[in-house]
Amino acid sequence: MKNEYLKRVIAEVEARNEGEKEFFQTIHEVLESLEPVVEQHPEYEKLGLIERLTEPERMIKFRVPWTDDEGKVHVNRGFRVQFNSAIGPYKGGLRFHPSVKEGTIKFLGFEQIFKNSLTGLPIGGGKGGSDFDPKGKSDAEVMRFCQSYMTELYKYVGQDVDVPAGDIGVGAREVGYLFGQFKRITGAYEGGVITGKGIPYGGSLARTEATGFGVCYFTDAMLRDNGKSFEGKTVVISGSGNVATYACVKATELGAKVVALSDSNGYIHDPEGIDIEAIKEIKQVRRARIKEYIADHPKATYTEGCRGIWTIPCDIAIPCATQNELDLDSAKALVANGCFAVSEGANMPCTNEAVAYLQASGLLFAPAKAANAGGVATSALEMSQNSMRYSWSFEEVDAKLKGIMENIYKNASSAAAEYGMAGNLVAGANIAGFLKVANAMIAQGIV
Ligand code: NDP
Ligand code: 2IT
Repeated sequence: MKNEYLKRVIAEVEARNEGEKEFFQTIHEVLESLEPVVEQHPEYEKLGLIERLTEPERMIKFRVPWTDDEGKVHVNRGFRVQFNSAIGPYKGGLRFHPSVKEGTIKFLGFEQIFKNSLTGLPIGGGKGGSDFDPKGKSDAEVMRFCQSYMTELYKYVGQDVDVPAGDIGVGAREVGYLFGQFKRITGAYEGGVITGKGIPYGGSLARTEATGFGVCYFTDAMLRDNGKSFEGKTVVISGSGNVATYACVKATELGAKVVALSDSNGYIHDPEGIDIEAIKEIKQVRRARIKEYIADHPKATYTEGCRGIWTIPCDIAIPCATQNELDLDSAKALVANGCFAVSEGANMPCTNEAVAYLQASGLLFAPAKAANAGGVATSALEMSQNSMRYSWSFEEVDAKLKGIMENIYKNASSAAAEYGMAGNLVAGANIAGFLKVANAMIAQGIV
């Protein structure tokens, strides 16, 4: 990178946010790709635009005490970053996972600004979560945790202020408990305060499927633009949660054979094609481990450890578990085995080195901010339906989602071409997402 202004901002971000590696990773990725835009707009420096963009508007941290079934008290940490509200209320999920730290939430919140902008819908960037681990907890323990978390968070959220949703470890069960507590404390039925709600109380049809379906709609648009398709292709997907499950369903519907899935312990390889109903039963109903799949599927194998999944030969790889799960070695294995496309379903699943290698090797690469935007886009559609006090059919929401994903592909791909980087969807998505936010920030003055 040559731009002195961007180099200075990166150095300042690193000095100010000591040790937050994941946050630096996304800052580097985004700011490097914005260089051609910043070069054309020297006025950004006087406006402090990039300094303002990289500093959250607000970072909320709080104690979350809760009591387990034996009566013992535990203390977790709660976070909510309200990163940027230039184009709409803060919007983004909540992650409950023991690895969550302030820097994790900041990396996710920063990415969310650009992703939300790409959807074309009026949503700003936010993210939250806790280092609480829902694994192995009873429903009653999860409920008490969620109630304690919301007892603090309710002060900062609202349908026109900040709208949380799910992410890792936060699904329909947790959203239900969070919403119930918000309603109880405020005494008002404010449906649009959180998305991913159950269908009987204001949820949107197709929100559950939206991120996974959206990744496949985006990938399909990218493949078709390059004279390819899912038809007859072998696909490897990591994870077995919300995003992975519905990416598997849609890729299969589009004619591909998905041969592998994983969880945080290991991966399954089923050369016959994954039986997704069995996965839903194991992971969603029983909340058990993916290893159990092999008991009823004699052709399938289970391997301990998750990274080995990228050594399975495939045409298309879709990482849908977590950040930095696909590193340079994994990227080399994919290329060596003839993989031609990688689409990010998770947030920042590929390391920056892996992305550089995949792009240099000529693979089609769909970055997370664009490819997984279908979840938050459908959350915004849920907010619209809540405001209208009305609901659309599954087919209506799904059709809107597909249109949004195709538009994101077109916008990212034309922004890349316009700035002399045709085919580079990482740069295209960052630039297209950034321009809308930057113009809104400039129009609103120094705030
Ligand atoms: P879930 O909690 O439903 O599933 C997460 C999956 O990833 C599980 O299979 C989990 O394994 C695995 N996993 C989690 N952490 C790790 C880890 N540290 N190492 C290896 N595997 C891990 O979450 P989602 O499916 O909702 O989210 C997956 C990814 O997609 C995340 O990056 C999230 O930010 C992103 N995303 C989610 C959206 C949504 O709408 N839900 C929207 C856009 C992006 P195990 O079962 O063992 O815990
Ligand atoms: O990373 C993401 O975009 C999400 N977890 C979904 C956020 C949302 O508000 O639906």
